Amino acid sequence: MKTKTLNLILGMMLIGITTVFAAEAKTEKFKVYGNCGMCEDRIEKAVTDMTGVTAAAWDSKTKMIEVTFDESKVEVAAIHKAIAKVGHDTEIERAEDKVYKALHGCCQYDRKDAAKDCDHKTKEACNHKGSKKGKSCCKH
Ligand SMILES: [Cu+2]
Repeated sequence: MKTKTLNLILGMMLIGITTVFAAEAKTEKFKVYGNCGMCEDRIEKAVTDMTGVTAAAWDSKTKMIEVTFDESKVEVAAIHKAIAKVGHDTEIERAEDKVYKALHGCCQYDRKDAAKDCDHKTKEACNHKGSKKGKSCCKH
């Protein structure tokens, strides 16, 4: 009887310890490109919808997002991907052009690395949003 009670107590302590470890949250800050309050909602929703994410706050002025998540449930790389999927470039992920172009007009932020997706053949054809024709974004 005594051993049973002891085992029960030990078992409960073990569960307690595991819960504490599992709930340990990590916070990361990184850059996400965007413009306005609509962007903020879109970015934060994409992140908080993920399993393992407990909080996300994006600042339209600094373009920085602060994400709190459980490392055992979600990887930071997946968070970058989820943000890019809704149209926003991050430090390491780039949104697909068609998704970016489908964003509301006020949300079409200036893309820092527009040249990455250049598929035109000449400088003259370069007409990326926010670029000086044939200059800033074009690698040709
Ligand atoms: Cu916006």
